[in-house]
Amino acid sequence: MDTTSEQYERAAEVLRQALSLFVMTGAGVSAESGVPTFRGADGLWRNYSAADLATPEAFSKDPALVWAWYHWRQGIILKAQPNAAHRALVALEARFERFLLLTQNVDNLHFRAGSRRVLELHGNIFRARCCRCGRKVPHTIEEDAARSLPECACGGLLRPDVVWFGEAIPSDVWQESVDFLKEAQAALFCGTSGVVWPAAAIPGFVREQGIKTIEINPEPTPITSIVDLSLRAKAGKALPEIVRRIIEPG
Ligand code: BV8
Ligand code: ZN
Repeated sequence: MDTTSEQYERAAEVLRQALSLFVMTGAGVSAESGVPTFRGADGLWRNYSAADLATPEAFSKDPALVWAWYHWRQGIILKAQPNAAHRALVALEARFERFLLLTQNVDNLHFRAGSRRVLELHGNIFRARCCRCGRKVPHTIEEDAARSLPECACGGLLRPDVVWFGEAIPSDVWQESVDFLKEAQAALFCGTSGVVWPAAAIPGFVREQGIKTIEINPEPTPITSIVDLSLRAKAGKALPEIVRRIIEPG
């Protein structure tokens, strides 16, 4: 069932009433930019298994294969543009004194769209980290990148600065998100399948805080039964519809 205008109005009303807004995004908000999601039909995991690539074990076994996968993804993302969903979130951020966008995405598209109050729970694909000295550096595939492995100035091997399965998420990002949620008045979950932990624990935690919750996803997810309002719609359609009703009411 497509989302009705009445549902967009209900969502807009929740956001009008809120003085502070928490937004959590997943790969679905970048889908309309042409960046493949993880678990969708054309998903990244379809052709590769997460276990084969997005883990420390995979990297120590075959760093060149893992770097080839991340460089391939960088190539796709560099050709992509932020879409209407990213832009609507920028407009939404400007409407709230208290606003936090926690993204599970590593594609940098929220920043490219102009979002500023963004926390990256799983890191950023355009940053690398030294396995030896821990230094973090911007890292984008050089067109002529040989298959040699990216190296740090100290000679150490660089790895993608993303959170792999089995790795702890950045505790400062988690703590700042939990602190923000303690006084958030509305929460919007957009474009996530809600299956990756600990991000998947956030909707339930938010619900317990008595915060008004909205989901935007063309498919039902484990979040659907938790939220107050679940819009069965694409982010590139739903977010601009909601934002338009907030900015040009009536
Ligand atoms: C940890 C970075 C412990 C790398 C990523 C068994 C049970 C429960 C948990 C576990 C378990 N076994 C292992 C675990 C833990 C594991 C986990 O949760 N596994 C899951 C898969 C079962 N989690 C971890 O390992 C985490 N770490 O637990 O550490 C620890 C603690 C202390 C000390 C040491 C260790 C780390 C998890 C982070 C993994 N890294 N990414 C990279 O990108 O390469 S996860 C990866 O999935 C991405 O970050 C992605 O963002 C994230 C979540 O996926 P989604 O964003 O939701 O994307 P997905 O494709 O799934 O869904 C897209 C959605 O969009 C769909 O619903 C679709 O319908 C919708 N959509 C499509 N089009 C649109 C749309 N929506 C709107 N508009 C559209 N147009
Ligand atoms: Zn180093």
